Amino acid sequence: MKSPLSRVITIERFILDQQELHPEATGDLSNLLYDIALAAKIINSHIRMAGLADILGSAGLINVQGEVVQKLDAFANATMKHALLHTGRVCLVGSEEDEHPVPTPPEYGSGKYVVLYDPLDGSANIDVNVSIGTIFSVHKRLSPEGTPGTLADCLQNGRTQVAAGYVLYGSSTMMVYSTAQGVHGFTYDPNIGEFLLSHPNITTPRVGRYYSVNESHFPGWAPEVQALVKKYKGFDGGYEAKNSRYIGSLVADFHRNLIAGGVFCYPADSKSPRGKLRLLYECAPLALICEQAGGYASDGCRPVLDIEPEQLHQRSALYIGSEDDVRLAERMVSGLCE
Ligand code: FDP
Repeated sequence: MKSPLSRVITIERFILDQQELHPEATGDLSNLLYDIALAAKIINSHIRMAGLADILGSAGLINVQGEVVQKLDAFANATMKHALLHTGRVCLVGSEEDEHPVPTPPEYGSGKYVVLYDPLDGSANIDVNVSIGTIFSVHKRLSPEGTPGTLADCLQNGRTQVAAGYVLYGSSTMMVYSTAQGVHGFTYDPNIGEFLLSHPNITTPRVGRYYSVNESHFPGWAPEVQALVKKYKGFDGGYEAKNSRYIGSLVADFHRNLIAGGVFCYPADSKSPRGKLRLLYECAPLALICEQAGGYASDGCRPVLDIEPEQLHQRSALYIGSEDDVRLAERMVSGLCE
């Protein structure tokens, strides 16, 4: 009789199998992905306790984006840093919660990768038991190995990402990642403490069922954006009406649309003229996942993956998901491009 284990593929085994397709690989990237999976397990266990333990609420700090940092954000940020900076595999990390890149302490050696991450995305949802996520992006450094990492190592175009992914802390916990060899999803089994392959080779429908946007910003949008959202609702005919779904946690909204088909929009508006979401921690990693799954991501003017970043905490407009729906957005709002 076959053991049930013969059908179970852990994230470790899957990463290793993918590494074997690259005889030149040193194993550093594989180990770095395990490091992130480990951090995700630790963050997950704290999130699952959050309703029980008295760790919710504001830590009283304001992050570089001017938002209140809650305790779980701070915990997730510290966990990611510890998991990544003490291994010799990265030279520095950039976090949405830290103003500047954080270098590896000299005693751990300056490795060849840079990791940029949003430790806990959707933080407004933490206190109300709604899905949140961690997003990460991995680049090879540009500066010579063995020297300290630089800001330029972080400011790389999205197409040069060697890996990107997210962890969704939802009704179950999932890690989804791509090393530009398709998109693969793993569901966490808390009984054995492992991420197990549950969604191999994710592909997203070409036309989506859903549109996801915060419509309370409608008055602050340009007329072109207002017309686009009306089109998604099917108001002006010639386009099948979509269902509206908006959680307000980017990872959760993105994940649902990736699997079921849909478009997520966070346009520029009068309050956030460059958009709200962060290019390096949110838009670029999800754009890589989306393109690898057959979808598309744009800032309304160009593919997100082609944007040359100028600042660590740069913001961008975002239209992401099913390709036909994002192309429609580009056609309708490109008149706003400089
Ligand atoms: P949050 O501010 O709660 O951290 O990037 C931040 C983000 O959430 C995304 O996860 C989410 O999609 C978006 O902002 C929600 O913004 P609105 O409240 O303006 O809709």
